[in-house]
Amino acid sequence: MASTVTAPAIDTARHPMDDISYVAACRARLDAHGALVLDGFFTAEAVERIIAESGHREGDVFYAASTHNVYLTPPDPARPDNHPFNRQVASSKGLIADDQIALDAPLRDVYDDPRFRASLCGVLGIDEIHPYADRLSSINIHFAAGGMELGWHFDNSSFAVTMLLRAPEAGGVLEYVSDVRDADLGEMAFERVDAVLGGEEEVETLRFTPGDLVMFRGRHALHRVTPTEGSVTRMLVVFAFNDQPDVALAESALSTFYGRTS
Ligand SMILES: O=C(O)CCC(=O)C(=O)O
Ligand SMILES: [Fe+2]
Repeated sequence: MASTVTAPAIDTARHPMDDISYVAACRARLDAHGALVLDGFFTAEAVERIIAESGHREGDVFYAASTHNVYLTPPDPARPDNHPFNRQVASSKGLIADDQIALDAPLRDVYDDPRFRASLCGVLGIDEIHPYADRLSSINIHFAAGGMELGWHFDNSSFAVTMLLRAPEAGGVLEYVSDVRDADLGEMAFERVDAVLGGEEEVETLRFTPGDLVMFRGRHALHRVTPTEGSVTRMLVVFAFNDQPDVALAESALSTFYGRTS
């Protein structure tokens, strides 16, 4: 029987994710900074394989431009427009949803790889990791052509796992302010949100290049992606997981993100 042997996607010599002390050190870095970048986590060959499969698919991308508040919720008409709950920022991006990614795509091999999932559990300090129960959310590829950006926001999910596939010539940089709030305590952090939107707070830049694994606590950190500059489209993979089974995005969220619900 013919079989295709593909080289492992993860550089385990550089990132020994089965070494308990290495994983503990990663977890400590994530906890201390709210973000963790593992340089060269994916091999250059794996990144090339993924780009070869998805890089030409800009024609399949769903593009949406919108304005939203930093909490990604509808505005509150009882509050003034300039209240931090209602202040609007602009986002424009394109994406390919999970059901547009082939069953045998190299990206899915990574997503499904039990060792990859075990590494994430170790670094995040969770016991279980599950894909989304809907057909669109688990693996997404974001495309940001020139001028497209992601406005300041807090994520809904407790953690984000991403890998940049292609960096633009300039711009397309992740800026953040860590620990703006404890979302689990219901904190809204209105004063700090106002300060960041008003350009009155120092922001940090998270530097990463194609193949790096990026983990980020985006529910607590206010963050944005600056506009792509130049003619090279920024491409980034989002690996979305949950720490519980059977979690699906609500239909309204599916419509907003993907322009469809199935
Ligand atoms: O593109 C990135 O680097 C981050 C994306 C992000 O913040 C999001 O999808 O919520
Ligand atoms: Fe985000």
